[in-house]
Amino acid sequence: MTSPIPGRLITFEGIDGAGKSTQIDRLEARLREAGLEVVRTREPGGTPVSEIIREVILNEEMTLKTETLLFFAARAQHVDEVIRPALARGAWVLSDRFTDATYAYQVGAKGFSGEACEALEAWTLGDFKPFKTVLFDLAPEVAAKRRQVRAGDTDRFEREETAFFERVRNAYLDRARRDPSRFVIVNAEETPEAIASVLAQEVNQWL
Ligand code: Z5A
Repeated sequence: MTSPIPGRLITFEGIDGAGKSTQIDRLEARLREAGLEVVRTREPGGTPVSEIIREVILNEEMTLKTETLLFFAARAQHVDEVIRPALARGAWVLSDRFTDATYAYQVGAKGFSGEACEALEAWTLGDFKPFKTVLFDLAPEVAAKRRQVRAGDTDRFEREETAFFERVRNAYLDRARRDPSRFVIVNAEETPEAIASVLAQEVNQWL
């Protein structure tokens, strides 16, 4: 049975350790309470093939061109296999990162050509865009402290310096300024409860 409310893609962005996963957990529960089918997913990843590509991207050294192509390869599979079918049945899809991450990391922080990225986006996705994008904004120093608390191995992205994450942050903020109706910027230095409350108000409007 299809839902009377149309399917929506909501994406979550920000530097590493900004608190996305924490808030996606809460939002997922809130949407399920509202009776919606929720598909929770992530990039890179979200399908068996895209998860294999994720392992390669996060752990192997490669050129920036290869890295960017692999992000789009994983995304193409993810959109066709998971996201579009879910939206077609009326599900709400919560994706931890999407195309804005490629603009922030590969273009903004690493220097990949913005025009080439736009061409790849147009070729793989056409004009497909998220309904809303929640940007978790916080200082890289604060995010680094949070990551230190978390145990476990780091991947090659997490080992970047503060200046790298400052460039990522600025690239995200620049994209948000250019597309204010899609982006919701939250101050990720607030407490988890305060952020959840801001997001709950937003969600009430989306519903
Ligand atoms: N990447 C890319 O370069 N290009 C692309 O196109 C795409 C991705 C799609 C994937 O990382 C990497 O790929 C990513 C960008 C790159 N790398 N970097 N750097 P990932 O998926 O492995 O990791 P992530 O997306 O960055 O998620 P994360 O590290 O798990 O962070 P998070 O989900 O934003 O944070 P969290 O786990 O919810 O919280 C972090 C800690 O802070 C945790 O201990 C919480 O309990 C705590 N926390 C959470 N909220 C708060 C608040 N409000 N106050 C205090 N403490 C808090």
